[in-house]
Amino acid sequence: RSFTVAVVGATGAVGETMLNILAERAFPVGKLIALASARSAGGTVEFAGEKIDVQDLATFDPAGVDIALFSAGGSVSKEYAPKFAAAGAVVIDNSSAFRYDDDVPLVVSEVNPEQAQNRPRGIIANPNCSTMQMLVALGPIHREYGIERINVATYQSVSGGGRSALEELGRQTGALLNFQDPDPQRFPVQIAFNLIPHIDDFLDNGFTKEEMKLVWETRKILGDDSIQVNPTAVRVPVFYGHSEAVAIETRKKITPEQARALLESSPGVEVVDERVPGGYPTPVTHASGNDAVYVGRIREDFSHPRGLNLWIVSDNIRKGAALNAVQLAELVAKNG
Ligand code: A2P
Ligand code: 11C
Repeated sequence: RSFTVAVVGATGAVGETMLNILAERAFPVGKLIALASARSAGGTVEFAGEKIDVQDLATFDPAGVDIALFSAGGSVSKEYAPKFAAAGAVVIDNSSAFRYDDDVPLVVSEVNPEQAQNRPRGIIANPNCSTMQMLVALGPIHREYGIERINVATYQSVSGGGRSALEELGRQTGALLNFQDPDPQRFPVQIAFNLIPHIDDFLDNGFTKEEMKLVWETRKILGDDSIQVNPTAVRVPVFYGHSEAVAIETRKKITPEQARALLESSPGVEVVDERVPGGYPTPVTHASGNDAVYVGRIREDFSHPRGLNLWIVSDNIRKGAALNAVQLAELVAKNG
């Protein structure tokens, strides 16, 4: 059978990629509905070589939608996702609105796909990009060796902040090369030729919300509240692709050779780990525009008896958001 699929936020950086990936993977779309705000209603987006009219979410009737992919921000999801679910759609939500609700599954398609089938509210949450790529790589290690603790520093590209953030990096780079004022608007300080250790809001414990997503989501997806996670999240002047320097401590020792062998046979992972110049993944050389989670720099942490270091890179808009959402739609479709 084929499905009526709605993409909410179809004009955004993630929404546009959802449309591309639905077409690339030949998802059985009977009818595609593109939704956004009144600002872009009346315009068009492209799907499978055809122009689709963008409709205003606020006045759209969700009756008849089978699957809705939401990526228009948390407040839009909070208001409209329950309405789509009540009208009979399965909602796959890319925002943080429902991720921590007990009755909403949070699913990485390679790690806990079985949980997508138990969705009492008709909503499945898509994890945050930085958790997504980390767990595609760490999930298999946790299953066989038991992860006790994760130290992670992220290097997150600007596309995580959507179109306006991509534009700000471009504009500031041009301005600075022309000796003009960078004029920060979308980011709290200059992002071009800089780094910003601040993504999403600050919380009372001194961590940012982006950092705490790595703690909360890792525990929920791996189903283990005892896992300790110590995160620092940093925005870097890269357009596409998040990178992560990860140090894990396992219950059972895992050697770099064992980790390489395990990851080479794990779904969604590509190991790029030659100890020569360029023999490691980077956002530009490997991740951008591609589907895999790339892992390199695998080496023993000599400061801990059961410690292992890894460098994990992936396209945050693809596996980190749009691709996993479409993979979840595939799981839903497979089970009727
Ligand atoms: P619009 O083009 O009408 O602003 P990005 O993350 O790249 O900034 O994209 C955000 C997406 O979410 C866009 O498609 C945007 O549509 C959509 N969006 C933002 N606010 C709303 C809203 N209130 N109702 C529907 N769509 C929204
Ligand atoms: C970023 N991870 O890189 C964010 C974007 O919780 O869905 C996605 C925020 C979220 O800015």
